Amino acid sequence: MERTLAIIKPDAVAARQVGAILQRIELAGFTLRWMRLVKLSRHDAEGFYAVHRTKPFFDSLVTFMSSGPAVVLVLESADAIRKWRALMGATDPAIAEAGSIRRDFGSSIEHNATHGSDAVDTAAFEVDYFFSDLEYSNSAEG
Ligand code: FUP
Repeated sequence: MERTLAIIKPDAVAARQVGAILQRIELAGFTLRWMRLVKLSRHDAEGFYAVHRTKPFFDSLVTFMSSGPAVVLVLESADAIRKWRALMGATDPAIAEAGSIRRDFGSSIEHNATHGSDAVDTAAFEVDYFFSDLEYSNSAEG
């Protein structure tokens, strides 16, 4: 079993698409290990996307990700990282696969509805970023 960090981004929360996206996650067979509605500060968003800090879109991305509540999830399944990224589709909704979450719920490359870790090491960093030891001890795993 593998775990990945998923985020339902502020655009999708504002558009009341959380339920529809969670339904796709559950129908795809993921086990929910952790879930929380969070309003990221700019500092939180900058730390989360630190690998992109030199990119031209960084400031806009941080502003967007801290603009309203987001749902942060830890998903578990076999091959969870690759499987969640396939369900999300390409970064840009305009070219994301038909039937993918970003195609159906995203509206631009920035406002693309969901996030997913892209590798084992980034998944470990990203889960740890939101998921403290105290929360772990109180998680569904008990
Ligand atoms: P992904 O792994 O699919 O989330 O894509 P990236 O790591 O390349 O990008 C991370 C986030 O930066 C995207 F979800 C949206 C944002 N981004 C932009 O806003 N503009 C771009 O040109 C590329 C990415």
